[in-house]
This record gives sequence, structure tokens and C-alpha cells, in this order.
Amino acid sequence: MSSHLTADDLQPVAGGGLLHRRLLLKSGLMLATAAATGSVGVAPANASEDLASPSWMRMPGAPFSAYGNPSKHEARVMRAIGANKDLPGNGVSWTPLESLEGMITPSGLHFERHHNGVPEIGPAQHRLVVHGMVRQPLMFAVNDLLRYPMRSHLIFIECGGNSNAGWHEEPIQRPVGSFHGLISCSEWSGVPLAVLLDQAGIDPKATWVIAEGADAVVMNVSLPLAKLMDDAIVALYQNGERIRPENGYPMRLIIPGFEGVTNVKWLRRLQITDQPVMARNETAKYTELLPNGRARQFTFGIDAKSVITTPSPFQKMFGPNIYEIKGLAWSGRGRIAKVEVSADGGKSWAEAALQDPVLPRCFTRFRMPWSWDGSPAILKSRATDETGYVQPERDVLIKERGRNGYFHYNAIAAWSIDEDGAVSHVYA
Ligand SMILES: Nc1nc2c(c(=O)[nH]1)N[C@H]1C(S)=C(S)[C@@H](COP(=O)(O)O)O[C@H]1N2
Ligand SMILES: [Mo]
Repeated sequence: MSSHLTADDLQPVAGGGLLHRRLLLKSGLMLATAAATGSVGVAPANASEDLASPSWMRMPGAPFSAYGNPSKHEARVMRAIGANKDLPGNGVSWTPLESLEGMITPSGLHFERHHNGVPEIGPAQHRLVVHGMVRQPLMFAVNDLLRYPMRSHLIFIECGGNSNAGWHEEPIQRPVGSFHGLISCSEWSGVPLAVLLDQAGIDPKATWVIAEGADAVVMNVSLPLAKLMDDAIVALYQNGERIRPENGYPMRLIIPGFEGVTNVKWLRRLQITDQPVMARNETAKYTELLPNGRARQFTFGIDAKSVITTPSPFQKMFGPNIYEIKGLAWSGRGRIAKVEVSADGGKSWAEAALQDPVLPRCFTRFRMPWSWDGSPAILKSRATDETGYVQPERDVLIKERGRNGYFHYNAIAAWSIDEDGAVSHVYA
């Protein structure tokens, strides 16, 4: 493939001006922009003026720091907090997806979901107990676990309640992170649970594990033993450093591909049993009445989903030009196989470029070149995973799941762009 742009390259491959994804690999995309619009994206340089020494080059820089922080000029990149006034300690904070690039969520911006605040736990006092249908109940101190062989999972965690404003009658107008940002992607490292459970000696009749956290709400959930033996870990590290207090310090359960609530933070107990405990978080919550009168329960898995992060609501397009549409896709079932983008509200679609590496149960960054001519457009993204599961349109999801849904909203999101370049959330 030639690295230089030809006129053919600028022929749209789908409605609304979507261009072929291979263009992202070509030099000259910005030059094409200039030719198409008569304007250049960068200013011409004046070497003597532009290279004049700025003040910070005329004195020594700041001293070293023992622990780094983001630039003070980026201080507006924050988690939005949704606190519950009547139930202090119960609420969420959202990852600002619209302000981040790549696939990793910085630890300080990982979303939070707490049912009763963040416990202050001294690592020397914390204990993890494995008991129930085992040959020998065991107690693990933090220092014990730190000596075990470890493994890492680079995975997303998504709250089952993420994006649930999508069930509302009217499209909510919020930045994409404050709508879809109860999801984050980190490298989690720790001890494979199978190693610890094998050591305790599981009764062959056991089928469930009840996991409990050390927060004041004593959060517990029932989990299928087979999945825990397959790839779950007791994580002690997040993005290379010890887990942040709000994400479960000193240890949490990590269950790749399972909804957020199963990843019990501040993990203190694993009870091996042969039936679920029917805790609040699997009966009163996380159970949904369907149109046929039956209820969904133990819906642990996260289905494929995607969202366009740029352009997205509260961002602005600066006139007709060539743009990179970008976003995130993920699936709890495995790898993302493809992401399609539409600029005409779903009438036609073109395949986006997926950025390497494409890992199972992990954020996948997609990119799509777009020649926007300044007329109104409706952008959508649609993810397909390696099992063949395709992210549904909103009306399809509602038909299947009814209007009593609250969890697992994974419908295609639509952003409308008006002539002025303003972006808003629409149902289309
Ligand atoms: N002990 C405990 N574990 C917990 C929770 C909690 O409140 N207490 N919240 C759960 C829910 S609903 C989610 S979505 C995830 C959120 O993890 P995070 O706060 O690290 O993003 O933790 C889960 N584990
Ligand atoms: Mo959650």
C-alpha cells in the first residue's frame, strides 16, 4: 500500500462522509484536510520568533518528587461524583472517558462504586479466610499472599448499572464519561484463586462461592465456583502499584468479564458452598423482570458494547474538515472482532480500525477517519465480539428486555451533530 494519499482515498466508503480506515496509516491525511477545506490545521512557523527561549528555559526546573501527579493544567480532568445524600457512602464516581486516550485508565480516575464508603484498612490487620466445603479452612494475611506466584489480567471492570440512563424515556445530555463511565480498564495482578482454593481442598460437591468484603455494608455475592477456578485472581496490584484504597486495598476479587459487583473489594471471606446465598445484590438488586413475566438473575457476563468518545456530547466540531472519530469497545465474552461506525444514523456502516493490542475482556480503542462536510449527521458505533454477538440497537434491546430493566444496558449510542458542530445525545 502506498503511504501517500490519492484522490481515490478520499472517496467515502459509507454515507455521511466516512472514509476508509486504512487512511489512518497514510501520511498526508492532514494535507488532504487542507486541500479539502482551503485551510491548514497547523500554523506556519517563524523560526526566530517561535523558537525564542520561553521563561522556563532561562532558569532551573522544579526539584524531583517522591510521587508524581498530573500537570496542574490538567486539573479539570476529574471523576464526576454521583453521591446519595440520604445514604452517605453510597454512590458512584465516573471515569471521564471523553478526556482519556488509549486503553488504560489511570488509577486515580478509575470509576468507583461504593455501598458504604471506603474502609480504612491497615494491611497488617487484614485477613482473607477461605472456609465452608473445604478439607482445611485457611487464613491468609496480606504478607502471605504477596509471596505467592502471581499473574496479571489487563481487563475492564464495568458496573452492571453502567449506562442505565439509556433506559430513560428522554435521551440524557451528559458528557460520555458521566453516562457510560462506570467502566475502567486496568492491569490487575495477584494470586490465582484456583491456587488458594486447591490448597484449602474443595469438596467435589461444591458449586458456589460466597465472597464478602470488609466494608461496613458487608457486601456479599454468590459466584459460580467453576468461573472462579478458571481465571479469577485475588488482586493486590493495580497498574503496577498496590491497589488504591477506593478500589479495594489491600485486596480484591478480579473476575475477568463478569459485571462490577462480583469483583468484591476489600475481600475478607470466601465461603465454599453448594448453593447461592441469595444476598441483597442478587435478589433485590441485579435481578430484572422481563416482558414475559420471568426474571433474569445471576446475569454475570458483560455483553459487547461500544461508545464514541470523540466527538461526543459537550465537545464541539470546528467546521467542515477531516476528523478522527474515536471510541472504546469491549466485551466480557472475549475479544472485540470488529467495530462499525455510521455517520447517517445507522443507514450505512463502515469498519473502524482497531488499535493493537486487541485483548480479551479489555478495552479496545477504535478509530475511523471522517470527512465532515458541515451538514447534520448522526454518529453511531456497533461492536461485534469474537463469539459473533452484535451490540443491539436501543429499540431491539428494549423489545427483548422490556421497560423494567435497570442493569446491563448495552445498546448502540447515537450522537447527533448539528450544522454548528454541537454534539448531543439522541435516540435514533
Ligand atoms: N466490598 C465491596 N465490594 C464491591 C462494592 C462495594 O460497595 N463493596 N461495589 C461493587 C460494585 S457494584 C462495583 S461496580 C465494583 C466497583 O469497583 P471500583 O469501585 O473499583 O470501580 O466493585 C464492587 N465490589
Ligand atoms: Mo456495580
